[in-house]
Amino acid sequence: MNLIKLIEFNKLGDDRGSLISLEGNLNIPFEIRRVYYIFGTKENISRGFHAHKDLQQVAICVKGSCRFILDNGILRQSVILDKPNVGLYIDSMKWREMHNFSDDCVLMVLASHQYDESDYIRNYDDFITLSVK
Ligand code: T46
Repeated sequence: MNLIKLIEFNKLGDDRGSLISLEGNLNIPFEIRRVYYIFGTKENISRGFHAHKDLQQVAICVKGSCRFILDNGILRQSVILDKPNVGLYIDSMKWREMHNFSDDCVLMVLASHQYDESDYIRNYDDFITLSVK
């Protein structure tokens, strides 16, 4: 089973450079209700370490690189994001960790819902308990 689902976006390029368009329910597989981005991550810092009960997301490294680990409670798989035209689809009930941020990394995330702390599962043992139900 492959937990790593990458979406390659069409580059709308011309002689001026490149442009990528992201549209909910078209090349993003849900309606986009929130966008956030992570940048200026300090050296040797890892982030994430949680799952979401319902949230779906697409993460795109628009500059630089970072490594994602996705875990469904049985399998744990890793991928490096380093292309602005490739997004990682992260379904609900997937534990995620982000590591190895380059110092220029800008990680943009499109989310299916507005911010809701009660949707987070921040304890790995709780995640395992909920994911085997
Ligand atoms: C995820 C990974 C990929 C908000 O107030 N609004 C927001 O929309 C977000 C995303 C965060 N916050 C607050 C909550 C915390 O006080 O910002 C602070 C940092 O959030 P967190 O520690 O959850 O950041 P990461 O990088 O560990 O995780 C984030 C997302 O929260 C999460 O949904 O899947 O990026």
